[in-house]
Amino acid sequence: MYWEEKYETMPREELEQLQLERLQGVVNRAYRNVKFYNEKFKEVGITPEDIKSLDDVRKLPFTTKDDLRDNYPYGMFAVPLRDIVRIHSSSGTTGKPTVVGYTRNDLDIWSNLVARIMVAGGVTKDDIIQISFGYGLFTGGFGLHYGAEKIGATVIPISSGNTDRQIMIMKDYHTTVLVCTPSYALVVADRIEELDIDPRSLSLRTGLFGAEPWSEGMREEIENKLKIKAYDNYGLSEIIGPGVAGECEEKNGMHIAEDHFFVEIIDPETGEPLPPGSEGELVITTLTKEALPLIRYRTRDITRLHYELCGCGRTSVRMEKVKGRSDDMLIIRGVNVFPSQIEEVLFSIEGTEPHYQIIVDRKNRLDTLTVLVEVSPEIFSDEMKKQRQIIEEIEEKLFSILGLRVEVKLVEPRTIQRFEGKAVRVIDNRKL
Ligand code: DLL
Repeated sequence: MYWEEKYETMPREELEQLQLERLQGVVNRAYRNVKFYNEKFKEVGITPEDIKSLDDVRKLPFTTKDDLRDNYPYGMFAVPLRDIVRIHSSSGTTGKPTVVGYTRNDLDIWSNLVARIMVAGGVTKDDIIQISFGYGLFTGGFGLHYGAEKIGATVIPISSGNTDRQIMIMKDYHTTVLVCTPSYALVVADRIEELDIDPRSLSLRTGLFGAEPWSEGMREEIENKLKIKAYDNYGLSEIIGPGVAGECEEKNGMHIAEDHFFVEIIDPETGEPLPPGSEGELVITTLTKEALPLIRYRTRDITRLHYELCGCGRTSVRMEKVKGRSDDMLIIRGVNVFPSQIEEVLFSIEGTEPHYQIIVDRKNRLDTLTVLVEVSPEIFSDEMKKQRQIIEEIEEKLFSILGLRVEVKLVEPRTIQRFEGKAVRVIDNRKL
């Protein structure tokens, strides 16, 4: 099932031709209407006429989150404010947030792209969709909302928080699809268990989860606990919000809406494009955005692209689950560590709960990595020997994967903070 079959299954040659036409268009608009790009292009000696093939994209300069911050709030907009009909923003951990704008046409494209990922995950107009992403400046709530309405499903715009109310509504309103972050899906799953509700007594059958990295182990856990199928979807406010990419029922990577986004993988250190199939940083050029066109935007997200045809018939490239961010990568005594690697190990261990926190410290000039892991009540009240065994098992596995000695501490069930939105997994106490 497709939402926009023509574009989702377009032969690659035709797709690339469409991309080139759109690329030329967006470069032109950025050059003429955005002072920042006009100056940047001149600096590197490029005019829109120099873009004759898709490969020529490499001649163009990158755009970063800092560029958006430096032009806060509206400096990167390519249309006058009177043509902007919606504003969203993304809260950064440091500095000013980035502000993004949409024209009416942008909003229309956005809801169609979200509709695509919903349909790809098997969602239909007969579904009752509970949207537990925050509604507000964050793009999650409104983004998924309008996509769900577009396909004609029944939308419950409950927003985030108040887990017991979420579960009551899920039960009483016969919710069939849950939309939130994967970490919040686990919070809901745990609470359902605590309340002694049989998940099979609910109508829930599918979950569309995104906005933060999650592992295959976490998918399994959510699917088993909630008795649903869980699909990953990816997006970022700067590019449009959710709807950039999403999994189909084959669950082998997220299909990128390449008719609207041109993607590259680069080496995050050197900025050089890497050959197909390499792991690196995802760089995205928006091909159709009117309000905020972005040229070669550095997402900082680390992934890999797969160009082989997918069993579902879509011809677009698929991106692997995001491994982490090039700026979230921890460097511990010179070793690169992604929180997702630690998560994978924890999910493979019997008796641990899917809640953990990574604490980085510096003691006597040496970095230390401590992982706090919740264990099941049985294990926690079990004899020390059993606990010791689990600790050793995790430490050994982490050592074999990271090549680094990590200290593991088991903590009581329900002692690690829960999050309604994106989970904060890492606490870095080093004053670098
Ligand atoms: O998180 C947009 C979104 C909302 C996507 C709802 C999916 C669902 P931002 O708040 O701007 O936008 O954060 C974007 O979140 O660069 C990634 O690092 C991370 N991210 C988003 N989706 C995924 C995912 C929204 N499926 C940043 N897997 C991105 C891993 C994700 N990381």
